[in-house]
Amino acid sequence: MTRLLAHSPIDGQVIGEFTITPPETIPPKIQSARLAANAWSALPVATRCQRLARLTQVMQENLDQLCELICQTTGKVRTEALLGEIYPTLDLIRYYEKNAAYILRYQTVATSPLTFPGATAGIRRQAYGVVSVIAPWNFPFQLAVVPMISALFAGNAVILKPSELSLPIGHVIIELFKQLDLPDGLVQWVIGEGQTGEQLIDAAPDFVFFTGGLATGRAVMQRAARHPIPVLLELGGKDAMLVFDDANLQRACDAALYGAFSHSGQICVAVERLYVQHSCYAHFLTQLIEGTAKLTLGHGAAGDLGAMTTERSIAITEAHYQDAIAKGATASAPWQRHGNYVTPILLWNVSPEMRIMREETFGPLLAVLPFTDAADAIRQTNASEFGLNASIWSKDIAKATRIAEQLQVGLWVINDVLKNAGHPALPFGGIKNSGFGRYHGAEGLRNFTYPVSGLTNRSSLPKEPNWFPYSDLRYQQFKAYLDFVYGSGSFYQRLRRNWQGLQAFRDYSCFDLTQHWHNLKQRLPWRGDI
Ligand code: TXE
Repeated sequence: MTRLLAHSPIDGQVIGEFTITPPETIPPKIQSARLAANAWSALPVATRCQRLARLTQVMQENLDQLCELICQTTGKVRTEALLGEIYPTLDLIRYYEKNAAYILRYQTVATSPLTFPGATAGIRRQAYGVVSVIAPWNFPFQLAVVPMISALFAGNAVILKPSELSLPIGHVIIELFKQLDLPDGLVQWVIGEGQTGEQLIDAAPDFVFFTGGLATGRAVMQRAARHPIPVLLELGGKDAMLVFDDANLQRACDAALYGAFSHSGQICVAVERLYVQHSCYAHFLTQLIEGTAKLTLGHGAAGDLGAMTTERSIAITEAHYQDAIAKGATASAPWQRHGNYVTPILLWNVSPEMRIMREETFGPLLAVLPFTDAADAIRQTNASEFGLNASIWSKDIAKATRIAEQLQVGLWVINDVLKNAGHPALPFGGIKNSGFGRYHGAEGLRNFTYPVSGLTNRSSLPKEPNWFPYSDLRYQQFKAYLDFVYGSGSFYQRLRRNWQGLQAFRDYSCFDLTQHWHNLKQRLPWRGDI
């Protein structure tokens, strides 16, 4: 099969037809990308920022068309296309436009004149070269453009592999980047299914950024290991929300509905497990049932929940529902599907052996359970193979913070949901089966580079004392030196007992003025390089 059709989850209409990238054309893409990356990474960071920042204007100029295409391709409603896909992408571009130069600056490091007399040292961030971004279908714009633009700010070239279920979005992303002043070959894409993803990895890019499911994440990592190539894995979640009885319960209820059912739950940081303190559990469950019943299904501007994106996700969601009911759970409503629109459902009287408690559902189901105290809430939350986001609700911020810091997650939020995942300065990513590695923030940008450590010796010595020839005398002298530097006792005591041995290093001047002048220069503000 060389052609792929794109269908809209809303009504099944064909919205595009694409030719699968021939595998033999992928290695030349890597080569042209690597050439482009060489030129691109040689530019000052400020120049890269200026050119990439223009993407925000290009996105703004095409906002309605972009949102409409995202809705058609994913089934999500327009407000979620705007706030979940466009907004966080604009915010991250703006953040890196302002901060990338500082984050990627050259950093001098303190260098001991005792251990490295006459030397200075520092760290330079080097772009990997060609970054392949393998993206999912649930946020096909944001979860493609954000890692792409991060890699580009860091000085790399990118090759995007969008999900086979999001090809129209992959196409429009490439068209947007064409409107920027970038070297030919710097931004490319490949079209296809999982096999094309494998072929892209086999062509040996320099870094693989993957967002998707755990099973595929493992497959990506195994394939990259053949080279080996560094991989960053953004996988699924089974995120918990903890509601204490001293929380603003109405606010927490509205947040739970949004956190669980936004984009019909097809979000890696969606609330999938809701733990409510015993003392307010019955009241809160009643509020949740009333709130869930008011949610509407629809498309465009109307409706809270759009169509689910994939038949597979609907099937998994229904299987989790049936499994829970079969094992004794109670549901707020029967399973109802209208085309790809699925009614949101609460489930309680749930137990740990149910699939809904162990596996990522990625659909509009929310399991609701009680807890007794903070220790119980922490224990239940951490009893998951996933560790991505968590939300804690209490008016006592100090208590909520103490609890948050005991959760086995990559990120947490107090008295809010989801939004923390979009904070451009906060590194985003998970632990356990939610993956590893971070993007967003300073750490996230640096992750698209590797550090190059440099040390320059300006000593005027003819040779270094640790070089050949060795002798027992030299061994004893170095022992004296180590006792002087690391031994016990006062400076004076260490100097006295090692004075004889230290004479060997007398011309190993620890106060080499050339080094001090260079160190001083490193710290003065007029340094031109970054
Ligand atoms: O498939 P895949 P999906 C979770 C969610 C969902 C599950 C599956 O639970 O049900 O993952 O996701 C490409 N080598 N999340 O259906 O396989 C594939 O073409 C290289 C959480 O998206 O994960 C697509 O481009 N690439 C997640 C991408 O991998 C391969 C968001 C993801 O597809 C490949 C989405 C291979 N062997 C799903 N096989 C999140 N963190 O938000 C497939 N691909």
